[in-house]
Amino acid sequence: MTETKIKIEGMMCGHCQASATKAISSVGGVSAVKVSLADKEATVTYEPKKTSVDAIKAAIVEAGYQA
Ligand SMILES: [Cu+2]
Repeated sequence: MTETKIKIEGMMCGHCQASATKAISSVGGVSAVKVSLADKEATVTYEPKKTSVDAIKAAIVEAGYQA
């Protein structure tokens, strides 16, 4: 397992935070995610053999935010 921090721009409220959390956790291989609205940052634990930072960022962008 690898833990990484990913900057997220465009989150304005708790709903955005929840949407981003849901988008990241839906990526296969992600085992834990904590999104901080104040820090504009997601702390993601994932299995490097199953997914990548690029794939996680793509999911964030797909949800409507900038990663
Ligand atoms: Cu919002």
